[in-house]
Amino acid sequence: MTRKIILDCDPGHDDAIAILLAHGNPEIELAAITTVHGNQTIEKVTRNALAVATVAGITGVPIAAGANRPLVRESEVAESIHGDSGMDGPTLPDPTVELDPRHAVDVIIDTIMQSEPGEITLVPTGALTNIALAVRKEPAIVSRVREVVLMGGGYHVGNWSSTAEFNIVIDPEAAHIVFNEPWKLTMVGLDLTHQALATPDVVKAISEIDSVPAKFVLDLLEFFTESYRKAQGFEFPPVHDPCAVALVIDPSVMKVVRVPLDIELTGTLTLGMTVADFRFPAGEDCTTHAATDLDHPKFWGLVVDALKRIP
Ligand code: PIR
Ligand code: CA
Repeated sequence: MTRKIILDCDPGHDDAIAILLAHGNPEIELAAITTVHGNQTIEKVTRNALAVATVAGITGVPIAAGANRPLVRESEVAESIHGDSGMDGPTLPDPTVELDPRHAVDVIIDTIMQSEPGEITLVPTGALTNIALAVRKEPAIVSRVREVVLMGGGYHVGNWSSTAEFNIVIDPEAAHIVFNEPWKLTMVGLDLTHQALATPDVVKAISEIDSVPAKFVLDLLEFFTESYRKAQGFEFPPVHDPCAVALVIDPSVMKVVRVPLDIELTGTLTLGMTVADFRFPAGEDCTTHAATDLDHPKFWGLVVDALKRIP
């Protein structure tokens, strides 16, 4: 059964790979790609989304630009990891696909409201600004989406502060809105994505695919490996965002537990922390979940398979 997703992203090296996984995998249908400020400015990440769509030959999928800054806080970008363009490394083609003139928030709402109940899965891989705005503008989307599977947060480690992950901490108020709505939400956080390392065997498997999109991914990974080495001391980079797409494709690719989650908005050391309450078995009424353990070979198998299918 194919699953329809809206990928709300801020490309971003790993966002780009998430787009390619969603496009290449036969069980996923991209209903829309929407962009949000984050890894770089909205102008840059939107341009990058169009460039990825051009490389992959994605046509007929609305691509729309969204929020240019967080709800409350000042803008922050992740230039130390993603570079000046937001997707440094590969040569970016001039986009041949066009931007949808609508705002991303309206594309999200229209797509969900014009689909059957339970048909659309939301997959945010950037700050949650667009999703929070969509919920406030059209609250009916909450009961209408199938589920939210997002990359962000983490219950035992941060990356932008000691306790907080980038996508959450750059717009914690938006994250607070999204995590507190009563939809099924799964946090594919750093606990999980730090297991999704692009190890040499992975790079080798991708290098054996003779296509422009595979070469594009290799160039992305080369830059991402270097910047993760320099900025965070990782030997191999964690490729976060495709993990959320992979969970939609195949739930057996990772272990997920039900656990109450909330977003810290007033901490000094813990602003933007995704606080998990592991004290008791979660009650039936708990709608939040956290991913814990990744099947590394299975995950990368999905990515490699998707790349092989994109000419
Ligand atoms: C990755 C990101 C931001 C900062 C760092 N250090 C690394 C981006 C990725 O695109 C991913 O969605 C998420 N934010 C991981 O924190
Ligand atoms: Ca991202």
